[in-house]
Amino acid sequence: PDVIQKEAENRRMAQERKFVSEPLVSHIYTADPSAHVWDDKLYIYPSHDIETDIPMDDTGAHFAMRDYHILSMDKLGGEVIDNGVALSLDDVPWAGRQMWAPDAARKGDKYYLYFPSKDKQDIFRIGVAVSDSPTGPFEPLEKPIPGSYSIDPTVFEDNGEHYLYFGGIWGGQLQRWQTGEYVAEDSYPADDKPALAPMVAKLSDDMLSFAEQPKKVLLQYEDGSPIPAGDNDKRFFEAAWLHKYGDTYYFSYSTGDTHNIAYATGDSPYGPFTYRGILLEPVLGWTNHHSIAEFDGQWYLFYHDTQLSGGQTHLRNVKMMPLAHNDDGSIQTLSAFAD
Ligand code: FUB
Repeated sequence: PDVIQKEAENRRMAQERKFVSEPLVSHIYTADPSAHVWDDKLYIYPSHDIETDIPMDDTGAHFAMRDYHILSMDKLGGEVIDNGVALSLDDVPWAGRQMWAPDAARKGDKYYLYFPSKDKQDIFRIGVAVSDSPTGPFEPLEKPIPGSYSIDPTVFEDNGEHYLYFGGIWGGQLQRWQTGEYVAEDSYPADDKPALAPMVAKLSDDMLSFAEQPKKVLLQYEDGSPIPAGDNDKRFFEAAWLHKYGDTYYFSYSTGDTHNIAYATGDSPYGPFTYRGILLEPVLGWTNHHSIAEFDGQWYLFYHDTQLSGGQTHLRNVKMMPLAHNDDGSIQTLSAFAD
């Protein structure tokens, strides 16, 4: 599979390349960092990567994570605190395996952790867990969010409303939901047809369910035509993130098998979003997954690579580096490598 070929290349690159940033923590493996600033403090909600004997494949079976640890930082350059286990697979009644990339939201005095996991039938669903503290522990609901599926939830707040974006192809199973129902076989649109779209739904007032049917997020070229499935350098794969700069909404995402973080801009949280370029070039590893947040007057990109494990794709470490918006609204392309 694609992942095995890339793994050999990663291990070679790990010896040869230099990095612009160092891992934020090195006592555990962390990935998929979703960053938020609440009450002037930085919180990072990452996946917690672990060693496994499960062989690598293109569905990501080797990403066998079992819990979440939340990282926090009082000030830039300050100590990065690991706040311990915030939620464990064993405590989620509906979940079977693979706790993948999470995100969190705050409303009133409560914090909500959104997380994907395969249910007991091996179908990815999105769960929610609630806490009085941004660092947990989080109490999971008995069941996943009704009508939820696939992976990589991210929550974006705009004018007091919260929107949940989700979806990821290949191991993330988005391709199995094209009819609106789960179909156990993978099927993909033809190369010249619109690519599989990430999904968005407004959350209910209590943050625990969808307030509407999830809708497709349209990613388009500048001429308004949809990005087709065959444009692997630009089409959506996984790792959605939303941020707002000025009046513009930025939808950024991983292109998966072409390993970039791309971004697209629009005038509404629902899109459509017009492709603008690459904001992070491929990192060391197969996956590329990020978030963007402003902390103490500076925008940052949070991302991961596999520096700590010497290039092992399922053993990643989170990092951060400054990010800049240009006057024309574009974002300067970043590289994780210093050479
Ligand atoms: O961490 C497991 C999966 O790898 C995430 O859900 C994807 O976005 C990719 O980073």
